[in-house]
Amino acid sequence: MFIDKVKIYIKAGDGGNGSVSFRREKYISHGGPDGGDGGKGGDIIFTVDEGQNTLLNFKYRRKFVAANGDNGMGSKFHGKNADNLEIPVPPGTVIKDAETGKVIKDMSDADVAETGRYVILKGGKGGFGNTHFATPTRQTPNFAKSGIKGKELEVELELKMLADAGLVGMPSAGKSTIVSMISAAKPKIAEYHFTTLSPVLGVVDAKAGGYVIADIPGLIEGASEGEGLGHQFLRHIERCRLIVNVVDASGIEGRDPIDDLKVINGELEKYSPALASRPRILAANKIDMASVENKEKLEKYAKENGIPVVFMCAAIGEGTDELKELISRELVNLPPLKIYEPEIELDKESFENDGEEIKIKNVNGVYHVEAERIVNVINSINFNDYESMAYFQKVLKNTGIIAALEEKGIKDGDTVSIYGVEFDYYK
Ligand SMILES: Nc1nc2c(ncn2[C@@H]2O[C@H](COP(=O)(O)OP(=O)(O)OP(=O)(O)O)[C@@H](O)[C@H]2O)c(=O)[nH]1
Ligand SMILES: [Mg+2]
Repeated sequence: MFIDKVKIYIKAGDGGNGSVSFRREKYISHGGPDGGDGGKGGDIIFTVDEGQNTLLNFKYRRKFVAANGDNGMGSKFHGKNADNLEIPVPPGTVIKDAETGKVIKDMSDADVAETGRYVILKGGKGGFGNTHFATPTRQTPNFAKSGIKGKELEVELELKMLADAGLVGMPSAGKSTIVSMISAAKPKIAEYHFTTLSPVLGVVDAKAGGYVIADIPGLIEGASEGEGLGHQFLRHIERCRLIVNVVDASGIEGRDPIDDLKVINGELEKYSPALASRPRILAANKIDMASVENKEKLEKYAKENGIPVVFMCAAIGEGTDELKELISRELVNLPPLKIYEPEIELDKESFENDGEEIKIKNVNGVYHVEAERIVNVINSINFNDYESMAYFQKVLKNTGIIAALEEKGIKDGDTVSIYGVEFDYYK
């Protein structure tokens, strides 16, 4: 089975929580804090596997969740960092945001070619253990930071094969016969329509330079509305630099070759005007059975449209070498394969899930505040220093903690307690 489009769910690992722990040893009555940090969560990383040519693996597995970091422990034990989760995809895979359909990453771009990987989501960092929060004025910090949650995302993987030239034409025009003659690929060839059911790539060796050619299933009128096998296989020639129109010049099936060309080009246009405007070559096949009239019509068509044409009898290899070399020469002057630019910048960093929350409890007139966002700041404040305190007050205001306290009905002179730091509130 050939699968070239799938939606999958990915999630980076959560960071482990920091630990709250105090040294307890024989003969040491008041040990200091010794809670270790949490470990980092695993990243989600896409890699390219040259050996794959379909997204079939994703039919059976659509959920990819990286492991979480371990929690920190006493005796300053750092929680274990989780392993990253690597997801191998075939060459030519484009990763899109499933919600918007926008390109996140083309796994064929220069960046991936260099590094061999793309980190799409980073695992959450581990939280600090209480060891980090000891200061001369706060020797028994009863709190630690929780790990940061890993981000999640739904992505769509789309396989767009990496071919320089793409063969398009009606069923039985002889596309697969051509590929079998000019490359080592051995696609199935038969007289019935829709012999080719999924795209085939062939590597071609030619004088002006080697290239990759794609043979795709035949198109018929209405392919863009789903007739026949539909037009979805055109995605595999979307990156192509050159389109080879393969046409049955014999008209043996009762069709006119010029009509065939018009139909195919119409379908290309409906699929993608950008693709339809790519440079072309005309391969007029089955010339052994073609009338002089048909040959002349095709010659005229090629001349009028400024398209190079090769008359051939692919079945016996007549004209196939000429076509092979012509494609190679044409490619020399054409721009490189299309690479899809990212359309959205992903925020890969994992977020502090509960960092948003401000919890306030009034216990016997003392306002106890819990707010992740302030923990790091508290640690850096010197409470004996005026400037440092002024800064702290500013932070309390800017982070919305003052507003939250006022909402809870705090009055001048009331006591506030934040992670072991106590002070009186004055407006
Ligand atoms: N007479 C004649 N028959 C040919 C020629 N080239 C190919 N054929 C025959 O045409 C039939 C179709 O060839 P294929 O190469 O399978 O055609 P295709 O375009 O790949 O067809 P689909 O995969 O169905 O789209 C086969 O029976 C071939 O042997 C030719 O030059 N002359
Ligand atoms: Mg075929």
